[in-house]
Amino acid sequence: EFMDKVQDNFAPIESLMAYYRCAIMEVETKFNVLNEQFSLQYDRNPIESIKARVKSFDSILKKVKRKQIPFSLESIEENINDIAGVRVICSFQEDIYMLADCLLQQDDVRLIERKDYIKNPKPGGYRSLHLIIEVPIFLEKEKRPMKVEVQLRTIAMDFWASLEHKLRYKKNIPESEAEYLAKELVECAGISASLDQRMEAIRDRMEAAQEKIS
Ligand code: 0O2
Repeated sequence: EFMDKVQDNFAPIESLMAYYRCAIMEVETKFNVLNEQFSLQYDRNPIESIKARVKSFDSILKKVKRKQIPFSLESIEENINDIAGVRVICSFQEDIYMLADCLLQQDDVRLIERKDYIKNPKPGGYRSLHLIIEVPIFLEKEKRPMKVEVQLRTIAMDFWASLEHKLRYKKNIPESEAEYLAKELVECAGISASLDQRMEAIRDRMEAAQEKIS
C-alpha cells in the first residue's frame, strides 16, 4: 500500500529520469561483460574506462528550446536521443569498431542511428563513433524500450574532446584569438589521430614480434 502511494505521487519526470538511469546500467553492464570476456580470451582489456551521465534537466530544457520541440514528456523522449549517455574510452581505434559490432549483434539492442565521426571527423576536428540505440529495461509489469547515446572513443580522442569542450565554454575570447585557437585545435586533432595510428602500429609490431618468439 505504501509503495502504491509512493508510485502514485512520483512525478512522471522523476520516473522517466529513473528509467534512463536504468537503461544506462544495462548498457554499462553490457560493455563490462564484453571487457571481461575479452580479458579472459585475449588477455587484454579493450576498455580503458566508461563514463555515464543522465542529461541534466536544465540541459534538456535548453535543447527543447533550441530544437523547438513541443514541451511534453512524450515528445522529449521521442526527440531527444542523448538524455542517457554512455561514453566508452578504448585503448585502440580497432577496439571501438569491435565493441560496437559486439553490442549491435545482441538481440535486445536496436540501432536507431550511427554517426561515424572517426571516418568522417567534424570540421572542428571532433572524432568519436556515436550510436543511438534502444535497449529494454524490465520493470514490475512492463518491458520498456529506452534510448541511449553511446559514444566510443580512444584515449587520445577523449583527451582532445575534453579540452575542446572546456575551451568552447570560455567566453569573451576576442575574434582573432578564437580563430587562431580553432585552427590549433583542428591541427591537434590531426596530431592525435596520427598518434592513435602510430600506437596501434606499435602494438601490431609487438604482437608480431611476440608471435615469432613463441
Ligand atoms: P554534452 O555536454 O556532451 O551532453 P544533437 O545531439 O542532436 O544536438 P547532433 O549533431 O545530432 O546534435 O549530435 P552529435 O554531434 O552527433 O553529438 C552531440 C554530442 O557529441 C555532444 O553532446 C558532445 O558530447 C559530442 N560532440 C559532438 N561534437 C563535438 C565537438 O565538436 N566537440 C566536443 N568536445 N564534443 C562534441 P552535447 O549535448 O553537445 O554536450
